[in-house]
This record gives sequence, structure tokens and C-alpha cells, in this order.
Amino acid sequence: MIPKSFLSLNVMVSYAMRRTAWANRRCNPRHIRCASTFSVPFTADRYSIKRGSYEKINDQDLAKFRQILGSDNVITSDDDLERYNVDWLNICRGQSKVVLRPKDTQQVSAIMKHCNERSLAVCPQGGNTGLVGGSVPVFDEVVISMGLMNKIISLDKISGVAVAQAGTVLETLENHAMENDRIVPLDLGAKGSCHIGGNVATNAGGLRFLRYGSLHANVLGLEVVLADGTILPFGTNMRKDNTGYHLHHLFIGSEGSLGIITQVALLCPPRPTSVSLCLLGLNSFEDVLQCYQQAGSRLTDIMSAFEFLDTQCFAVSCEEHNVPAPLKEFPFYAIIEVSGWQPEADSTRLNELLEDLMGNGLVADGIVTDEPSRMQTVWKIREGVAEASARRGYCYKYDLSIPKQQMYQLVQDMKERLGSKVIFSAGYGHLGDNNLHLNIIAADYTPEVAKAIEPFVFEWTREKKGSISAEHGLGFKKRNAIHYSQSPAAVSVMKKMKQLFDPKGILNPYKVLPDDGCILGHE
Ligand code: FAD
Ligand code: 2HG
Ligand code: ZN
Repeated sequence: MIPKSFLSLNVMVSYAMRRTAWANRRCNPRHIRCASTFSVPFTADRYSIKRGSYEKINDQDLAKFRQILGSDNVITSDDDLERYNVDWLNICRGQSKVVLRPKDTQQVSAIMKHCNERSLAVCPQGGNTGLVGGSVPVFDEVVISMGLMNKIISLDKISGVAVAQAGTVLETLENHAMENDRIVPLDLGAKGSCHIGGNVATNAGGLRFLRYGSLHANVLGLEVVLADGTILPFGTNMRKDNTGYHLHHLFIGSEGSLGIITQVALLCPPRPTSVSLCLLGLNSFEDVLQCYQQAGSRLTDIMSAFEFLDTQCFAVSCEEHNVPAPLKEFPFYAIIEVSGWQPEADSTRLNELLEDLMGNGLVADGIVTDEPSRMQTVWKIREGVAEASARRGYCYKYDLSIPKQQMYQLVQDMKERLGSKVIFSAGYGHLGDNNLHLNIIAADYTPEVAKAIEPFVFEWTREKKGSISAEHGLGFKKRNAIHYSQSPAAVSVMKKMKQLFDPKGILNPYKVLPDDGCILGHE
């Protein structure tokens, strides 16, 4: 017997609605910040960091920057600097005295040439939505903010290759792609603010990873400015290109430490014309896994997302975003999205699967819909978890790859380990990609809680042969944990690469690579 909340997809929707379905399917939670960020402690103080031996900005440097960019795009007032110094989570705070806003690649090159000659450290910044403290300075690095480099240069209607400046906001690129019956192969909750250059620099994963794979598969070429100001095109924008080493891949996920990405060529797949999803209530994580297995085998060609949330994440997001919960309380929730070009056939397959899942008791309750506003509500709950959780207190945030069967055990173990020391420990994420987001919310940062979490969480993940950063990168916060996922030999090669591309170490220092002498996590 199908419960009342289970709506049938056989309800007809107009063709016009179907056409707009993909456009409207996601909410866009632009990030909000606390009224004041001045209470956020300096990163350098909180984590006792020693400043590198870089030069300090002087009046001649500022005059040079004004000559390159014009006065308006050299920001030096304390009030204006604040938002570039503090990260989205309000956890990391730098002390930069100058933000530069270049408009084109030549300006980026001139800035880098000067900074390299003068040994001035720089911090490249996109939309500043990164979650590992990589996008903000630690000390007085020069912030190079890419927001004015926001032109979409071309979109080839036949091949689907889009070329855009790095500062193009992801959502703007997505809207442009959709006008041309294409989509960007990447979607994430921060899309209203993050830049395509920032996405490439972090190798962002997100909600479409399951269908379209990593940016390594979809970025065909990059234009990059190296530390000394050299402008280099990498890749050919051709899908097949085996001419030597595939250098552009080095910059995908390099988090601003090897060069500044100024332009991106991205393969944009055709835009699906029919989208539908279901939100399911489940009684155990084992049921979520069973459900994934069945959906994977029966909907494999049309499944575009499989996400899960635990009851805590679901409730916090509904409450903080004032969304009436579409389902009553369950220990777990799953979201399955299908998208394709055969609305009737796709709907029938989804409906049949769900009827079977309910029939065999794996799913306790659910809704299924292809109505844009209802889909948007479900995505709002899912995409809103990060922001909702962060509003509840200090967020100890972990982004892990773990084999599916063991994924939720970590959340259970953390709950037991931390007990009432924290407000809550909760888990959700991209189940289809083995990616768990573990958020531990406490009243404030304390070394005691930090020590109870780390290195336990990293050791736990290594024991399961997972990764300590599935998609957010290492940035500032996770750099010294790199050894939990990479061998000393691999880290040594990375350091050599860094030396090759950035001999003076001016590009995003204190990020990605571990501190000298750090062998934390190495057995
Ligand atoms: P920033 O935050 O400004 O920078 C991130 C890093 O890239 C920094 O190290 C910076 O130095 C570097 N960088 C930025 N631009 C350039 C450039 N042009 N050249 C060289 N280096 C550069 N991530 C995921 O993977 N999946 C998700 O689903 C996801 N969801 C999110 C949801 C929310 C609500 C938020 C706030 C964040 C989310 N993130 C997610 C984190 C994420 O990494 C990004 O939002 C995004 O990829 C960062 O882009 P950005 O332009 O904001 O870069
Ligand atoms: C998401 O999938 C983002 O929503 C943020 O990657 C995850 O809360 C987080 O850490
Ligand atoms: Zn994520």
C-alpha cells in the first residue's frame, strides 16, 4: 500500500514546465555571513603559524599596483578588506592590507611579475566559498580577487565546449549553457557565488559528479599565469590530445599553489529535458545502501544524483531555512534524481523502482515529483545543510571518501566519542560518490574538542583506505594531514613540482603542502 505522501509521477506537467525543469531544479543559497566578522580570531594566532620570509608591501608596491590596475581596483581600506580576509565559515581570518582586482590576463601577469620580483606572497581568491581556509590569506598576502574576470568568451554549439574567464560565477555559466541547450557538468550549493576558476582550482565535486565525473574529465584546457608572470595555455580544448604530459591536470585541484587560472575550457553536456526526483524516508543506513544498489542497477543510465542525509542534517536544514519538512522524521533520507530525454519512460522506471522499494519495505515513506517548485524545495533542504549547520555554532568540518558500507559508522563513532562535548555530530553527502560530509557543531572552537576529533577521524579514514579530502581540498586546514592519504614519496614529488612552478613559494603559502618537517600521519 503506497502511503499518501507518495505522489504519482503520472500527473502530467506541461511541456513548458519540463523545459524549465532543469533550470529551476536547484535553489541558490547565496552565502550569508554574520553581521560582524571582527570577532573571528586571526588564523595565525589561533593555529600559531610562523610568517614566511616574504617582503612586506610598501608604498612603491601600491603605486605599481595602481599603475597596473587603476586606483579603483586596488583595495586598501580596512572595512573593504574584511570580506576578503575572512572565509565563508567565519573560521579563518587573514591580515591582508591589499586586494587587487585584475580585469584581464595581462594584468594578472603584470601583478605576478612584480610580486615575484619583490618576493611578495599572494593569495588567489575566487568566490571565497572554499571550506578549508585556502581562499583567504594567513598573514598579509596580497589577495588577487578574480571577480572582474567574468566574461564568457564562447560556447561552441556543436562540441559543447565553453570557454570562460576564471572569475565567471558558476551559476552565470550554467544559465548561459542552458540557453544553448547545454549544462555545466558541475553543480553545487555555492553556485551563486563560486567561480569556475575556483571550482577548477579546488577540483570541486558536487551534485552532478555521479553522472558527469570529475573536472579532470571535463576541463579540456586552461590558461594559467605562473608565479613569475608567464602566461601559458595548457591543453588544446580538444577532447582527445595525447601530445606529451597532460599539464593542465596539474592545475586542477592545485588550490592556487601552482599558478593563477585565468581561463577555463569546459565540456558542457547536452541539457536533459526531463528531470524528476524522489525524497525517501528510511529506517537505517543499511536500507539507504540497499536502495542505492537497486537504483544503481535499474536506473544507471538516467540516475543523475544519489544523496543522503541523516535525521539531524535534515531537521537543521528545514528549521534554519524555514522549509516545512516534506516528510515526517526518519533516521535517514535519500534523494534520487533522474534526468534524461524520455519523460514518460523515465518516469515509469522511477515509479516502478519506488513501488518495489516500498513493497519490499526498504523505503518507509517518500515523495516523488517532477514539479519544479517541489524539486527545488528538496534541493534547498539538501544544499542548505552546510549553511544551516554553520549557523548553529563552530563547525569542525570533514569531507571524506569512505567505502559506502562503512561510511556512516564514522558518524556513529564520533557521536559516541564526543557525547555532550559538542552540540551535535551529523553526516550527509554524495553517497553515490562514497563522499561523507561529517559536520561536528560545538559552541565554539576549543583545543580539547579539536584533539578529540583529530587525528582520530584521519586515522579512522586511513584504516578504511579512504581519503581525508574527497572534494574540498586541503587548503590551510587539512594540509598537515596530507600524509594520511598520500605517501611520503608522493608528497616529496609534489614539493618538487611546487619548487619548479613557484621557486620563491609566493603562491598561496601555508596551503596544500604540509609544513616543513611535518610527518603527521605517516606510519
Ligand atoms: P575560493 O573559495 O575563492 O578559493 C578556493 C581555492 O581555490 C583557494 O585555495 C584559492 O586560492 C583557489 N583559487 C580560487 N580561484 C582561483 C584561480 N582563479 N586560480 C587559482 N587558484 C584559485 N565543494 C565541492 O567540491 N562540492 C560541493 O558540493 C560543494 N558545495 C558547497 C556548498 C556551499 C554552500 C559552500 C559554501 C561551499 C561548497 N563547496 C563544495 C566548497 C567549494 O570548494 C567551492 O564552493 C568552490 O569550488 C570554490 O570556488 P570559489 O570560487 O569560491 O573559490
Ligand atoms: C555539500 O555537499 C558541500 O553540500 C558542503 O560539499 C558539505 O557541509 C559540508 O561540509
Ligand atoms: Zn559536497
